[in-house]
Amino acid sequence: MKLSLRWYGPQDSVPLTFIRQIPGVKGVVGGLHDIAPGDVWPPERIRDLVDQIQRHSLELTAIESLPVHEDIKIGGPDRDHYIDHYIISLKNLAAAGVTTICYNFMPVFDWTRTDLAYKLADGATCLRYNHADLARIDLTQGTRDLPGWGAAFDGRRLDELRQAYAGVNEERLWDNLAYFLKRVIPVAEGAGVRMGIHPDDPPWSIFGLPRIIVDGDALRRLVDIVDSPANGLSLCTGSLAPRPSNDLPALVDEFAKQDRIAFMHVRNIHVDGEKSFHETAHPSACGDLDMLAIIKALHRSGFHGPLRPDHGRMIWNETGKPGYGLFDRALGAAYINGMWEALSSADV
Ligand code: DNO
Repeated sequence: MKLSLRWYGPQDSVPLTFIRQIPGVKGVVGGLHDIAPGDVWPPERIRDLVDQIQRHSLELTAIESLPVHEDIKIGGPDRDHYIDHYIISLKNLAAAGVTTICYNFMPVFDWTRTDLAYKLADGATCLRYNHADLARIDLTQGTRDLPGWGAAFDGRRLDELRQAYAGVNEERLWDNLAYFLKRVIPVAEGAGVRMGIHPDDPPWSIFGLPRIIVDGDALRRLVDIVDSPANGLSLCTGSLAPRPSNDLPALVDEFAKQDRIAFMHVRNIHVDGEKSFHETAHPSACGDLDMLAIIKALHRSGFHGPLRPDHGRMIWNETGKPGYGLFDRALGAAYINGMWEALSSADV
Protein backbone atom coordinates (compact mmCIF):
# COMPACT_ATOMS: atom_id res chain seq x y z
CA MET A 1 0.00 0.00 0.00
CA LYS A 2 1.42 3.36 -0.97
CA LEU A 3 0.05 5.88 1.51
CA SER A 4 -0.38 9.18 -0.33
CA LEU A 5 -1.88 12.62 0.04
CA ARG A 6 -3.56 14.63 -2.67
CA TRP A 7 -1.66 17.76 -3.68
CA TYR A 8 -3.06 20.43 -6.00
CA GLY A 9 0.32 21.82 -7.08
CA PRO A 10 2.36 24.87 -6.08
CA GLN A 11 -0.87 26.84 -5.42
CA ASP A 12 -1.99 24.34 -2.78
CA SER A 13 -2.18 25.77 0.77
CA VAL A 14 -0.49 22.54 1.89
CA PRO A 15 3.10 22.47 0.60
CA LEU A 16 5.09 19.34 -0.21
CA THR A 17 7.42 20.15 2.69
CA PHE A 18 4.46 19.56 5.06
CA ILE A 19 3.23 16.44 3.28
CA ARG A 20 6.66 14.90 3.63
CA GLN A 21 6.45 15.35 7.41
CA ILE A 22 3.34 13.19 7.81
CA PRO A 23 4.57 9.84 9.14
CA GLY A 24 4.05 7.01 6.70
CA VAL A 25 3.14 9.16 3.71
CA LYS A 26 5.34 8.21 0.79
CA GLY A 27 3.50 9.60 -2.15
CA VAL A 28 1.51 12.40 -3.67
CA VAL A 29 -1.56 12.23 -5.86
CA GLY A 30 -1.37 15.07 -8.35
CA GLY A 31 -2.52 16.45 -11.64
CA LEU A 32 -2.22 19.33 -14.08
CA HIS A 33 -5.32 21.21 -13.04
CA ASP A 34 -4.85 24.18 -15.35
CA ILE A 35 -5.06 22.10 -18.53
CA ALA A 36 -8.58 22.10 -19.95
CA PRO A 37 -10.30 18.71 -20.25
CA GLY A 38 -9.60 17.36 -23.73
CA ASP A 39 -6.25 19.12 -24.20
CA VAL A 40 -3.10 17.03 -24.40
CA TRP A 41 -0.83 16.92 -21.34
CA PRO A 42 2.63 17.87 -22.63
CA PRO A 43 5.59 15.65 -21.61
CA GLU A 44 7.55 18.59 -20.20
CA ARG A 45 4.70 19.63 -17.88
CA ILE A 46 4.39 16.07 -16.61
CA ARG A 47 8.16 15.84 -16.12
CA ASP A 48 8.09 19.07 -14.15
CA LEU A 49 5.33 17.76 -11.86
CA VAL A 50 7.25 14.51 -11.25
CA ASP A 51 10.47 16.44 -10.54
CA GLN A 52 8.85 18.82 -8.05
CA ILE A 53 7.48 15.88 -6.10
CA GLN A 54 10.70 13.87 -6.24
CA ARG A 55 12.71 16.85 -4.98
CA HIS A 56 10.78 16.38 -1.72
CA SER A 57 11.62 12.67 -1.61
CA LEU A 58 8.05 11.78 -2.48
CA GLU A 59 6.65 9.78 -5.37
CA LEU A 60 3.83 10.72 -7.75
CA THR A 61 1.73 7.65 -7.03
CA ALA A 62 -1.38 8.54 -9.04
CA ILE A 63 -2.84 11.12 -11.35
CA GLU A 64 -6.18 12.49 -10.20
CA SER A 65 -7.68 13.11 -12.58
CA LEU A 66 -7.07 12.85 -16.28
CA PRO A 67 -10.48 14.33 -17.11
CA VAL A 68 -12.76 12.93 -19.76
CA HIS A 69 -14.09 15.56 -22.16
CA GLU A 70 -17.88 16.02 -22.11
CA ASP A 71 -18.07 15.10 -25.81
CA ILE A 72 -16.87 11.58 -24.96
CA LYS A 73 -19.55 11.22 -22.27
CA ILE A 74 -22.23 12.61 -24.58
CA GLY A 75 -21.04 10.46 -27.50
CA GLY A 76 -20.75 13.59 -29.61
CA PRO A 77 -19.23 13.99 -33.09
CA ASP A 78 -15.80 14.96 -31.71
CA ARG A 79 -15.42 12.08 -29.30
CA ASP A 80 -12.77 10.23 -31.32
CA HIS A 81 -10.68 13.37 -31.49
CA TYR A 82 -10.85 13.73 -27.71
CA ILE A 83 -10.16 10.04 -27.15
CA ASP A 84 -7.07 10.41 -29.37
CA HIS A 85 -5.95 13.26 -27.12
CA TYR A 86 -6.67 11.19 -24.03
CA ILE A 87 -4.50 8.38 -25.35
CA ILE A 88 -1.61 10.74 -26.10
CA SER A 89 -1.80 12.14 -22.55
CA LEU A 90 -1.93 8.63 -21.14
CA LYS A 91 1.17 7.61 -23.10
CA ASN A 92 2.97 10.78 -22.02
CA LEU A 93 2.14 9.98 -18.39
CA ALA A 94 3.31 6.39 -18.77
CA ALA A 95 6.58 7.58 -20.30
CA ALA A 96 7.17 9.67 -17.15
CA GLY A 97 6.65 6.62 -14.94
CA VAL A 98 3.00 7.18 -13.93
CA THR A 99 1.24 3.86 -13.37
CA THR A 100 -2.16 4.85 -11.94
CA ILE A 101 -4.69 7.22 -13.51
CA CYS A 102 -7.98 8.19 -11.89
CA TYR A 103 -10.91 9.50 -13.93
CA ASN A 104 -14.65 9.75 -13.64
CA PHE A 105 -17.62 9.59 -15.97
CA MET A 106 -20.01 12.00 -14.26
CA PRO A 107 -21.90 14.21 -16.68
CA VAL A 108 -20.99 17.91 -16.26
CA PHE A 109 -20.92 18.00 -12.46
CA ASP A 110 -18.05 16.37 -10.61
CA TRP A 111 -18.40 15.77 -6.87
CA THR A 112 -21.10 17.96 -5.45
CA ARG A 113 -21.94 19.28 -2.00
CA THR A 114 -24.59 21.71 -0.80
CA ASP A 115 -22.69 22.99 2.25
CA LEU A 116 -18.91 23.43 2.37
CA ALA A 117 -18.74 24.40 6.05
CA TYR A 118 -21.34 22.40 7.94
CA LYS A 119 -20.80 22.76 11.65
CA LEU A 120 -20.30 19.62 13.69
CA ALA A 121 -21.00 19.37 17.44
CA ASP A 122 -17.27 19.63 18.27
CA GLY A 123 -16.90 22.92 16.38
CA ALA A 124 -15.19 21.43 13.32
CA THR A 125 -16.72 22.08 9.91
CA CYS A 126 -17.18 19.57 7.16
CA LEU A 127 -18.73 19.06 3.74
CA ARG A 128 -22.38 18.13 3.55
CA TYR A 129 -24.83 17.12 0.84
CA ASN A 130 -28.56 17.40 1.24
CA HIS A 131 -30.60 16.62 -1.85
CA ALA A 132 -33.41 18.98 -0.87
CA ASP A 133 -30.91 21.88 -0.83
CA LEU A 134 -29.70 21.16 -4.35
CA ALA A 135 -32.70 22.93 -5.82
CA ARG A 136 -31.48 26.18 -4.23
CA ILE A 137 -28.31 26.24 -6.32
CA ASP A 138 -28.63 28.84 -9.06
CA LEU A 139 -27.18 27.24 -12.18
CA THR A 140 -27.47 30.46 -14.20
CA GLN A 141 -24.35 31.50 -12.26
CA GLY A 142 -22.42 28.51 -13.62
CA THR A 143 -20.39 26.24 -11.38
CA ARG A 144 -18.71 29.14 -9.59
CA ASP A 145 -20.26 28.39 -6.21
CA LEU A 146 -19.66 24.66 -6.38
CA PRO A 147 -16.53 22.92 -5.04
CA GLY A 148 -13.21 23.09 -6.88
CA TRP A 149 -13.29 20.74 -9.83
CA GLY A 150 -11.16 20.23 -12.90
CA ALA A 151 -13.65 22.05 -15.11
CA ALA A 152 -15.53 25.24 -14.40
CA PHE A 153 -18.43 26.33 -16.60
CA ASP A 154 -20.17 29.67 -16.85
CA GLY A 155 -23.96 29.82 -16.89
CA ARG A 156 -24.29 29.78 -20.68
CA ARG A 157 -21.93 26.84 -21.23
CA LEU A 158 -23.68 24.95 -18.46
CA ASP A 159 -26.98 25.48 -20.20
CA GLU A 160 -25.59 24.26 -23.54
CA LEU A 161 -24.12 21.19 -21.90
CA ARG A 162 -27.31 20.28 -20.11
CA GLN A 163 -29.15 20.51 -23.43
CA ALA A 164 -26.52 18.36 -25.13
CA TYR A 165 -27.26 15.64 -22.57
CA ALA A 166 -30.97 15.66 -23.42
CA GLY A 167 -30.78 12.36 -25.34
CA VAL A 168 -28.31 10.70 -22.99
CA ASN A 169 -30.05 8.38 -20.56
CA GLU A 170 -28.27 5.88 -18.32
CA GLU A 171 -27.97 3.20 -21.02
CA ARG A 172 -26.54 5.67 -23.52
CA LEU A 173 -24.04 6.81 -20.93
CA TRP A 174 -23.00 3.17 -20.38
CA ASP A 175 -22.59 2.76 -24.15
CA ASN A 176 -20.42 5.85 -24.30
CA LEU A 177 -18.33 4.66 -21.37
CA ALA A 178 -17.87 1.25 -23.05
CA TYR A 179 -16.80 2.96 -26.29
CA PHE A 180 -14.21 4.99 -24.39
CA LEU A 181 -12.89 2.00 -22.41
CA LYS A 182 -12.59 -0.25 -25.46
CA ARG A 183 -10.24 2.27 -27.03
CA VAL A 184 -8.33 3.41 -23.96
CA ILE A 185 -7.83 0.24 -21.86
CA PRO A 186 -5.76 -1.71 -24.42
CA VAL A 187 -3.41 1.26 -24.67
CA ALA A 188 -3.22 1.55 -20.87
CA GLU A 189 -2.52 -2.15 -20.56
CA GLY A 190 0.26 -1.96 -23.14
CA ALA A 191 1.79 1.04 -21.37
CA GLY A 192 1.66 -0.56 -17.90
CA VAL A 193 -0.94 1.90 -16.61
CA ARG A 194 -3.98 1.08 -14.48
CA MET A 195 -7.04 3.19 -15.04
CA GLY A 196 -9.33 3.62 -12.03
CA ILE A 197 -12.83 4.99 -12.41
CA HIS A 198 -14.01 7.14 -9.52
CA PRO A 199 -17.58 6.46 -8.37
CA ASP A 200 -20.16 9.17 -8.76
CA ASP A 201 -20.42 11.46 -5.78
CA PRO A 202 -23.17 11.61 -4.66
CA PRO A 203 -24.17 8.23 -6.13
CA TRP A 204 -27.46 9.30 -7.72
CA SER A 205 -28.70 11.55 -10.49
CA ILE A 206 -28.37 15.29 -9.88
CA PHE A 207 -29.76 18.25 -11.83
CA GLY A 208 -31.62 15.81 -14.07
CA LEU A 209 -28.41 14.27 -15.44
CA PRO A 210 -27.75 10.53 -15.34
CA ARG A 211 -25.18 9.01 -13.00
CA ILE A 212 -24.22 5.36 -13.39
CA ILE A 213 -21.23 4.46 -11.18
CA VAL A 214 -23.32 4.24 -8.05
CA ASP A 215 -23.27 0.73 -6.56
CA GLY A 216 -21.79 -2.77 -6.61
CA ASP A 217 -23.71 -3.82 -9.72
CA ALA A 218 -22.31 -0.84 -11.59
CA LEU A 219 -18.76 -1.68 -10.52
CA ARG A 220 -19.27 -5.29 -11.66
CA ARG A 221 -20.63 -4.13 -15.00
CA LEU A 222 -17.72 -1.71 -15.40
CA VAL A 223 -14.96 -4.26 -14.85
CA ASP A 224 -16.68 -6.67 -17.25
CA ILE A 225 -16.67 -4.17 -20.12
CA VAL A 226 -12.98 -4.83 -20.70
CA ASP A 227 -11.59 -7.77 -18.76
CA SER A 228 -8.16 -6.41 -17.92
CA PRO A 229 -6.41 -5.39 -14.70
CA ALA A 230 -5.86 -2.04 -16.43
CA ASN A 231 -9.63 -1.50 -16.28
CA GLY A 232 -9.87 -0.85 -12.56
CA LEU A 233 -11.51 1.21 -9.87
CA SER A 234 -10.59 4.23 -7.79
CA LEU A 235 -12.66 2.83 -5.01
CA CYS A 236 -13.85 5.77 -2.95
CA THR A 237 -15.58 4.64 0.24
CA GLY A 238 -17.14 8.02 0.97
CA SER A 239 -18.66 8.35 -2.51
CA LEU A 240 -20.45 4.99 -2.43
CA ALA A 241 -21.48 5.05 1.25
CA PRO A 242 -24.31 7.60 0.94
CA ARG A 243 -26.39 4.71 -0.45
CA PRO A 244 -26.94 2.66 2.69
CA SER A 245 -27.36 -0.51 0.59
CA ASN A 246 -23.69 -0.28 -0.49
CA ASP A 247 -21.80 -2.55 1.90
CA LEU A 248 -18.33 -1.02 1.67
CA PRO A 249 -16.23 -3.68 3.44
CA ALA A 250 -17.87 -6.33 1.21
CA LEU A 251 -17.30 -4.31 -1.97
CA VAL A 252 -13.68 -3.59 -1.11
CA ASP A 253 -13.18 -7.29 -0.36
CA GLU A 254 -14.82 -8.37 -3.62
CA PHE A 255 -12.81 -6.08 -5.89
CA ALA A 256 -9.53 -6.32 -3.96
CA LYS A 257 -9.64 -10.11 -4.33
CA GLN A 258 -10.00 -9.70 -8.09
CA ASP A 259 -7.16 -7.17 -8.11
CA ARG A 260 -9.39 -4.55 -9.69
CA ILE A 261 -8.72 -1.76 -7.19
CA ALA A 262 -6.22 0.52 -8.87
CA PHE A 263 -6.44 3.24 -6.24
CA MET A 264 -8.21 3.69 -2.87
CA HIS A 265 -9.87 6.77 -1.38
CA VAL A 266 -10.56 6.21 2.30
CA ARG A 267 -13.11 8.46 3.96
CA ASN A 268 -15.94 8.16 6.48
CA ILE A 269 -19.39 9.75 6.33
CA HIS A 270 -22.62 9.81 8.28
CA VAL A 271 -25.97 9.51 6.52
CA ASP A 272 -28.16 12.06 8.30
CA GLY A 273 -31.39 11.80 6.29
CA GLU A 274 -32.91 10.72 2.99
CA LYS A 275 -30.27 11.47 0.30
CA SER A 276 -28.43 13.50 2.89
CA PHE A 277 -25.02 12.96 4.47
CA HIS A 278 -22.06 14.77 5.92
CA GLU A 279 -18.40 13.88 6.07
CA THR A 280 -16.77 12.94 9.36
CA ALA A 281 -13.31 12.31 10.75
CA HIS A 282 -11.81 9.08 9.44
CA PRO A 283 -12.14 6.71 12.44
CA SER A 284 -14.99 4.17 12.47
CA ALA A 285 -16.43 5.62 15.67
CA CYS A 286 -16.96 9.00 13.97
CA GLY A 287 -19.18 7.88 11.09
CA ASP A 288 -21.13 5.01 9.57
CA LEU A 289 -18.29 3.00 8.03
CA ASP A 290 -16.33 0.16 9.55
CA MET A 291 -12.92 1.43 8.51
CA LEU A 292 -11.00 -1.42 10.10
CA ALA A 293 -13.01 -3.94 8.08
CA ILE A 294 -12.21 -1.96 4.91
CA ILE A 295 -8.49 -1.77 5.66
CA LYS A 296 -8.47 -5.46 6.65
CA ALA A 297 -9.99 -6.46 3.31
CA LEU A 298 -7.32 -4.49 1.47
CA HIS A 299 -4.52 -5.84 3.60
CA ARG A 300 -5.71 -9.43 3.19
CA SER A 301 -5.65 -9.09 -0.58
CA GLY A 302 -2.06 -7.83 -0.58
CA PHE A 303 -3.16 -4.45 -1.94
CA HIS A 304 -0.10 -2.62 -3.21
CA GLY A 305 -1.62 0.39 -4.97
CA PRO A 306 -1.86 4.02 -3.91
CA LEU A 307 -4.26 4.82 -1.08
CA ARG A 308 -5.10 8.24 0.23
CA PRO A 309 -7.09 9.60 3.13
CA ASP A 310 -9.83 11.58 1.47
CA HIS A 311 -11.54 14.80 2.50
CA GLY A 312 -10.83 16.09 5.97
CA ARG A 313 -12.83 18.36 8.22
CA MET A 314 -11.54 21.85 8.94
CA ILE A 315 -10.17 21.86 12.47
CA TRP A 316 -7.84 23.97 14.61
CA ASN A 317 -8.78 27.17 12.74
CA GLU A 318 -7.30 25.93 9.50
CA THR A 319 -8.52 27.56 6.30
CA GLY A 320 -8.03 26.23 2.80
CA LYS A 321 -9.63 24.29 0.01
CA PRO A 322 -12.81 22.66 1.32
CA GLY A 323 -12.01 19.05 2.21
CA TYR A 324 -8.31 19.47 1.47
CA GLY A 325 -6.75 21.07 4.53
CA LEU A 326 -3.70 19.52 6.16
CA PHE A 327 -4.66 18.70 9.74
CA ASP A 328 -7.58 16.33 9.46
CA ARG A 329 -6.17 14.55 6.43
CA ALA A 330 -2.91 14.04 8.33
CA LEU A 331 -4.90 12.56 11.22
CA GLY A 332 -6.59 10.27 8.69
CA ALA A 333 -3.21 9.21 7.28
CA ALA A 334 -1.87 8.45 10.77
CA TYR A 335 -4.98 6.40 11.58
CA ILE A 336 -4.73 4.37 8.38
CA ASN A 337 -1.01 3.87 8.87
CA GLY A 338 -1.64 2.60 12.41
CA MET A 339 -4.21 0.06 11.26
CA TRP A 340 -1.91 -1.11 8.46
CA GLU A 341 1.02 -1.53 10.82
CA ALA A 342 -1.07 -3.52 13.27
CA LEU A 343 -2.35 -5.78 10.51
CA SER A 344 1.17 -6.30 9.22
CA SER A 345 2.42 -7.46 12.60
CA ALA A 346 2.73 -11.20 13.10
CA ASP A 347 0.83 -11.02 16.41
CA VAL A 348 -2.51 -9.94 14.96
C1 DNO B 1 -13.15 15.04 -4.70
C2 DNO B 1 -12.51 14.06 -5.55
C3 DNO B 1 -13.06 14.09 -6.97
C4 DNO B 1 -12.25 13.19 -7.82
C5 DNO B 1 -12.74 13.08 -9.22
C6 DNO B 1 -12.06 11.91 -9.87
O1 DNO B 1 -12.62 15.45 -3.74
O2 DNO B 1 -12.57 12.80 -5.01
O3 DNO B 1 -12.99 15.38 -7.46
O4 DNO B 1 -10.96 13.67 -7.89
O5 DNO B 1 -14.11 12.90 -9.26
O6 DNO B 1 -12.17 12.01 -11.24
